[in-house]
Amino acid sequence: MLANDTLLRALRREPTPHVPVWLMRQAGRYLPEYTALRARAGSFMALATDPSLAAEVTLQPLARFPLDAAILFSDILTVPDAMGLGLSFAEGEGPRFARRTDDERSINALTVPDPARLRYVFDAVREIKRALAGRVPLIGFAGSPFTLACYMIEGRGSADFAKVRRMAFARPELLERLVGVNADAVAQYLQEQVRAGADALMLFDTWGGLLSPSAYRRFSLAPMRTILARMPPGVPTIVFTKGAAASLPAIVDSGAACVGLDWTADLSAARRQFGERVAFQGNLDPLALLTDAASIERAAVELVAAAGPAPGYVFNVGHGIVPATPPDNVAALVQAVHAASHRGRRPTADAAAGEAVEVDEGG
Ligand code: 1CP
Repeated sequence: MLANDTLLRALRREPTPHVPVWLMRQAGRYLPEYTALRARAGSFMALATDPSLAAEVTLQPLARFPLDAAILFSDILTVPDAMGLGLSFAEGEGPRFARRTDDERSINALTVPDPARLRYVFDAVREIKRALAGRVPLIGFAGSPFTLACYMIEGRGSADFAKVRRMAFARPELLERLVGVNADAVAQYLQEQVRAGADALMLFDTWGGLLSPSAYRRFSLAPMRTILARMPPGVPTIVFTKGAAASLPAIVDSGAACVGLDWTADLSAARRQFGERVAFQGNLDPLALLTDAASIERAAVELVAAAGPAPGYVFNVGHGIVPATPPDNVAALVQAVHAASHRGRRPTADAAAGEAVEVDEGG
């Protein structure tokens, strides 16, 4: 069905002719054509709520780079917006909610949104699938229940999300109720994305790493497991918690097919320890893309070698591409990953890489 299904194969830990690569925030502000279209649309939400504009933005990076996947252009905060919180993005600022859910009354009033309120997202998925015409798979996504709760409680972004972390101690049952409603909302939202044509799904848990390991299991991992258990079989899932390498054994057991790692995690060790149970995705420091082609190539070769030749690896950055990234550097990265992984798949090189991994293990 798909001309290039390397991503789906890698997520299922099947062999692939090269390491598939896609990049978190591959569509966005580092691309001048994105900035131009956003200016024409007037705001981020105007782009995201217009299915044909959302499709155009989704395809922008694919027109430039031979990426192995597309990711729906949208945002994680569409779900709390549909719950009635009133989302806006001021130019040059982060997201804002008109209403917060930070007390008993507001949290008890929350309900799973009517899917009709998110129809623009499912229409965008259908439009993107038509435009992709089977070239590469489309990744649908949502925020984790806990990461959504962070923005819902604070009403905006924060350096430390102090209110949320206090609530985890002072009102644990209230925070649990909030992430529980979010889990139901996200599960329904992702099921609808699959119905509209999404080929794989990713949960973005940007802030789960702010929690202690036990609080992480209760308030972030548990509701993600609830969601993952409800996903249709056959649609591979990726779970990404930034800053939670300490909880890796628990994340491996989440029910996701693939675990995304940020750049502070040890990809090689993760693959050795858990590579037979899940696929891994990551984990280049996105700031490597603010250097030069030679440094980027070196970093890509090193990471592909660290992942080793076994199936089940997806190349990505360890967090989103930053707006100052020169697009030519992204081109250099994608090319370097494909070239390095072709080299790594020649039988002799495979054997050498296999030995190198064993040597590492002893050390
Ligand atoms: O044009 C603009 O000013 C908006 C910038 C922007 C973009 C391009 C925002 C606002 N969201 C997005 C798109 C987006 N967001 C995608 C699209 C697909 C892709 O190309 O990857 C995805 C997957 C997201 C997910 C998202 N939004 C996350 C999780 C991933 C991550 O980067 O950690 C989070 C935390 C958000 C919230 C959000 N939306 C936008 C901003 C600037 C933020 C971060 C706010 C903060 O600083 O806390």
